Amino acid sequence: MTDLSQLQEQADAELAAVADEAGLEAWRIKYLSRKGLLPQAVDRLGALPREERAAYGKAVNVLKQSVQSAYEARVAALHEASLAAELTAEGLDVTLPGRRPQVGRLHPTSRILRDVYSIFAHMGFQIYTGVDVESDLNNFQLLNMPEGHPARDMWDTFYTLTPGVLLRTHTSPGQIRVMHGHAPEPIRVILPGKCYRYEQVTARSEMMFYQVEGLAVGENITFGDLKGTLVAFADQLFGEGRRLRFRCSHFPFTEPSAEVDVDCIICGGKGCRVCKYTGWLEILGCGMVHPVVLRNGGYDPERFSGYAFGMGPERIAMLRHGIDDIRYFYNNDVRFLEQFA
Ligand code: 2NM
Repeated sequence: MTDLSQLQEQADAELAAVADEAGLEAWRIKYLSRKGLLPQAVDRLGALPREERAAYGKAVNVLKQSVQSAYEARVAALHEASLAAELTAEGLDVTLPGRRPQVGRLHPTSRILRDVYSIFAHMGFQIYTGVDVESDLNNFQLLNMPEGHPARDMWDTFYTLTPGVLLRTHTSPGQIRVMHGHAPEPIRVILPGKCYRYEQVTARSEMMFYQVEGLAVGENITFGDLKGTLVAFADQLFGEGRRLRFRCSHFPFTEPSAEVDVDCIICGGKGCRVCKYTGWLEILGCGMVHPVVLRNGGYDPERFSGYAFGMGPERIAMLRHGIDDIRYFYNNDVRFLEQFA
């Protein structure tokens, strides 16, 4: 009997010392497996004198049950402990402050483009897009710049290996496409898109940039319509009461042509770094569509007239935000992009 109570003590003590599943399994093999200490204790029954058997049998049964249920309790306790440890390790602390998600925002170029679309859409202009890879015909010839014309030197052009195919240097070839698609119907369109020039990249020029051009063709369209439209545009884009200045200029596809300045939106005309102390900011170029271009687009210049204008949204954004280097726009530095909420 003392053997049995010793065995009980030993089994209980070792079971209590078990710390993990591996230890528990080793314990089970030692005590409960087929050749374990408990079955061995049961087997000793057969070797006892007859009169001792009943008492021993009873005691060994009690022991067996006790050890078995201690084992089961330990299994459950260990399982619970490991579950609890897992939950603490992976646990959510619901009192922690949340992580703020990174919210995207519109690129400053896109913001200007959307403003421009909205203003002209309310004046009845439709929005068209051309193609970036253009023909020499649309990009130059039909815009009044035949092959060999010196005006082509105003644009440093990316040519492709296919003769007559190039990256558009301005969005104007899209206007040719619009005219061909609509003549002789009157049109009012805005044409945004990327343009490409093979230029030295500096603070003032990139090889890829955007343009937005406008075009209106119809009967009796005058330079007065152009001026009124642009004044209304500037008032909405830069704020009510802007003053505009039209300076004579030259473009091969318009005649007459002008460049347009707005009174400085930073200093109001007093003179500052952004307007280079002139009080004026150049915002766009414009003119009456050249009769040759009208005819090339399918409109009879004896009956139709039109105006066109073009601007650079990056340039407008630079003026609006006082940005002094165009290279910030497309080098993908979030520290720049984050500033335009
Ligand atoms: C400008 C300035 C002046 C222009 C002209 C045309 C077309 F196709 F109708 F002839 N499209 N865009 C134009 C005229 C563009 O950008 C500074």
